[in-house]
Amino acid sequence: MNHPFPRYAPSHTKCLNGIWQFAYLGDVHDVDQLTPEKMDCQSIMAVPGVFDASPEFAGKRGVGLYRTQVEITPGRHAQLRFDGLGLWARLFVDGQPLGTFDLPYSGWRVRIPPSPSGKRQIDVLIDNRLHPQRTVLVEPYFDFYLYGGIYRGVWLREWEGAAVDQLSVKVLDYKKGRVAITLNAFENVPDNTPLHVGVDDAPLTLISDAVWVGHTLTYEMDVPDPRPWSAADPYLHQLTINLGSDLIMTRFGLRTIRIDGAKLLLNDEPLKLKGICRHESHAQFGPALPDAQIVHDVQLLKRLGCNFVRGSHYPQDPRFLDLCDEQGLMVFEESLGWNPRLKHFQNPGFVDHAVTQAQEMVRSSMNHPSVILWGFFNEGDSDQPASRQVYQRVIQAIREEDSTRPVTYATNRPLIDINLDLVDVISANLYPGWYADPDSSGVRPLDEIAPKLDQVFQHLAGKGLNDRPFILSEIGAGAIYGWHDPLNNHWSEEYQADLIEEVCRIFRKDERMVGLAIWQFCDGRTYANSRALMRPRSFNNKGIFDEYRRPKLAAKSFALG
Ligand code: ADA
Repeated sequence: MNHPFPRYAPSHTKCLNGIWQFAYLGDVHDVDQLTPEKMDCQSIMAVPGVFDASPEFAGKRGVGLYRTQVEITPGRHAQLRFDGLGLWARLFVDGQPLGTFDLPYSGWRVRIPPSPSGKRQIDVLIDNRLHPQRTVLVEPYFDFYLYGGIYRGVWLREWEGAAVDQLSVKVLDYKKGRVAITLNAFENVPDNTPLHVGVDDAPLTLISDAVWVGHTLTYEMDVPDPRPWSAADPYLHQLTINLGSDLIMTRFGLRTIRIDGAKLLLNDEPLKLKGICRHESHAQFGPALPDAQIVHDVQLLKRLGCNFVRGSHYPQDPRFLDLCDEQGLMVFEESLGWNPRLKHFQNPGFVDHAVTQAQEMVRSSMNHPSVILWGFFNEGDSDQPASRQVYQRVIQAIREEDSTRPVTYATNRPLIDINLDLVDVISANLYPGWYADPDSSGVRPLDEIAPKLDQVFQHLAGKGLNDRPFILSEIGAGAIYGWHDPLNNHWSEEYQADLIEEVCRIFRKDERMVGLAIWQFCDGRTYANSRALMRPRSFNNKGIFDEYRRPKLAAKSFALG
């Protein structure tokens, strides 16, 4: 597996993906009392991998113990980097608890204190039970299955002396190639520590005029031979930072994304975002996708003619974002919160976690030129007065981290939403032709689509909100793979194909929409309770591919122009 960016000196980095030891501990009463160091691990588990999608522990809810051994140079500092896991985790190294994690799908970086011993034992307890206090960001009513395990790659990095923990590049002038680089070191950097910076193949240059303020340094520079990034020409520059004996590399793209009235401009050119919503999901692997599957998905997205993906509904795998950077796919990335309700808005624990996850998402994806929009809270109860200050808080937190990208959230109630004035881009999830009033007989379901859009646009105009870009962030229909019907009725591949064709036809002509993200890329596992009565097979079947990426008829009628 390629190490996602940022990358470190290969001699100081280890990939910990592979086969780990595993024990399923079950529905333990008090996970906080568990001390796993001496426990037996008789099973095995792949990392990345989720235990509840594996044949041995399929569908189980409880605690799993993942274990591996690593070598760390004695006396050196080290950091473990998990690129995503869920739902709740606690890390132990040589029996010592080093941290607790409760932001499903986010990355997690944990410092490992130096030790005289070279061999270290890593134990990760993972709990996939939903608990009102311990897993505040997720709820049993989410329309996607909440798995337990290590979803993405795990890396170990070690260093001596000063080292850079995080590195961000902000584009100040995409044409001239002016950028501001911010470095965050783990600790205060001694005055005489040499700092070298290099872009692309140019030799590293000693920087003598930059000043550290605490752990942070910001430095402006001009990129030699600047070349802009766009979806059509996704050119990436590479930045190398050498601080003392530490080396860190990232990529960046020279581009701007901004709003001009109802237009969204990339490098000053109006955008038409043609896309689809994608869950990180596979029938066999749940959210822990192998590299081959991610590449496969990106190839399918390109073949569909997409230039846009909505990363529904959580911070994205950095491997996927690296590929989007390379392949010119623009991404709407969003933090968790699937239909947050009044009880969430009134729960300070939920709000704090939502803010923290949004901040983490921005910090971690900041350097990806493919990410053009920050989102949060899918289909929250944004008609509730109590929602407003929560939406304001998350938006402010995002903007404080990054003021260079527009902010949005997907609403499913644009006609009664009270927060739309807070965002730069309006995104609405609408399901005419699928979820409809059963008594609206006489109307052909597909004929509901155009009037529904008109109604929403008229409403937004009435509220003075038609002066900002609009994205149709979800629309779709369910189809069971292989189910054909001469009447083209609901659940057949034919009905879904007809609906997608109609939506694409409208989108190609309708100037009021700057973007479309069809719901959804592939079928994905969902409810394991009676809510599944709305979800045949316990899958959300609105994929234009099924859960193995076999195309339905809709994959052919998907034509965004
Ligand atoms: C919602 C939601 C999706 C999915 C979809 C559906 O709009 O945002 O996650 O649940 O509806 O299939 O009904």
